[in-house]
Amino acid sequence: MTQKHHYKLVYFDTKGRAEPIRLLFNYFDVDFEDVRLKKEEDYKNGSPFGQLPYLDVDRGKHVISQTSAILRYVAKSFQAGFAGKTRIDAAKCDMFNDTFWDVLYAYWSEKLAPTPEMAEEMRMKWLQIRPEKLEIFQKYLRKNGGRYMVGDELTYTDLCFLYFLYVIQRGDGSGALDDFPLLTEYYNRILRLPQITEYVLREWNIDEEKNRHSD
Ligand SMILES: N[C@@H](CCC(=O)N[C@@H](CS)C(=O)NCC(=O)O)C(=O)O
Repeated sequence: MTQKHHYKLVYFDTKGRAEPIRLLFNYFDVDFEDVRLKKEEDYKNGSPFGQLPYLDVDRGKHVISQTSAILRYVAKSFQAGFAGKTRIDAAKCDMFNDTFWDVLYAYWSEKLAPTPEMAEEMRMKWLQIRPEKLEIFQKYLRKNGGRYMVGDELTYTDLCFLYFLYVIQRGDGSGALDDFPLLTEYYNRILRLPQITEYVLREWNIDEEKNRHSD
């Protein structure tokens, strides 16, 4: 089947903020141009607000930035209800998604810190924040029945949460979820969704046997 629209996702040559968007395209088996710029390349030109990622739809017809706006646009484009079936579910999807990014920023702050002292400070903060936030996410997951973060079917929020849990384990070791059995079961189950498992195991370097992150 020929695709109705052309998509070009522009980001740096890393997972970062673009990876859940790539995951979403893979989930829906949609072709997209995955442009990965080198740090020294001009990324300002072409982006609505000079930041990455941005998504170009139909060769310049529409250009959208802001990761969450792109995620919701892609989610809604390919499956009704994938950004929440009701208004309240849509708001909950957004609430969790925005929180993932806030928490990820706390994690990334260590890497972005200008001095080793500040990096250490950020690291200490992160190690305190991590279990607190995971506890809250697990509580919400349990309250919703344990299978999905919102509603009774998969949403874009679950794919973002999968990525969030992956980043944490990659950075802090696969034991980062040890005290969170429900999150561990959720992570292993979402990871194996037939629509994404091949992509995830390949691109994220996850050893299927041990379910370890080898990078
Ligand atoms: N809120 C924006 C933040 C985008 C952002 O900070 N992008 C970074 C890369 S991860 C960037 O473009 N940094 C370079 C710059 O701001 O000039 C989003 O979610 O897309």
